[in-house]
Amino acid sequence: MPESSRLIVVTADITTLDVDAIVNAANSSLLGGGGVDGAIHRAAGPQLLAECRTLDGCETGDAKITGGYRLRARHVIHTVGPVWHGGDSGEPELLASCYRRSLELARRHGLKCIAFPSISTGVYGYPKAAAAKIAVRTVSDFLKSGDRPQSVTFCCFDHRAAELHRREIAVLGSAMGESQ
Ligand code: AR6
Repeated sequence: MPESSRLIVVTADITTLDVDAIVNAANSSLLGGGGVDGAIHRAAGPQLLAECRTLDGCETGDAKITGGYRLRARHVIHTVGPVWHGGDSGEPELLASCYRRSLELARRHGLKCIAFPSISTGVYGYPKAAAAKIAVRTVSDFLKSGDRPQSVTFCCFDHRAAELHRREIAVLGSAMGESQ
């Protein structure tokens, strides 16, 4: 199966998704915040924060896994995206690392379906088109190395972000078609 057919784009609130894991765009304390982080903690309930307190935080570009508690998702994978400082401070590598480390955790736990928000593109200010390109390419590259996870959902909060991800997937799909 070509990797691009394992990629799904939806416009939704990520807390509503019925998947094995949703990814949280957290901060290094892992103790909650605004944006998607706040929404996930509100929907999961206080037990999520209690488990996060035991994790001793998380480095930028790394990821840690917890239960999903009151969410429909069975797990939450917390990752810490880079703050955008103009692009010359390692932001692209750190953003790619967030996707890779999250996928490694999902694979290690045998998870079949996982959903990402658009990491770093809110409060952390990463330009949305550049972030979508890194997200799609990094996930697609990772999926080539194994059959878990089977599918990866890019859960966008608005139609414009969804369109950016669909466009990147189309670019990848046509590049693969040309090389066959
Ligand atoms: N479902 C899906 N996507 C969402 C949702 C949701 N419920 N809510 C927001 N988004 P942000 P960051 C989108 O700011 O930039 C927090 O305070 C949003 O439109 O949540 O990585 C953390 O604690 C945007 O495209 O995360 C950190 O301190 C994307 O999610 C900091 O913000 C990410 O926006 C992390 O900043």
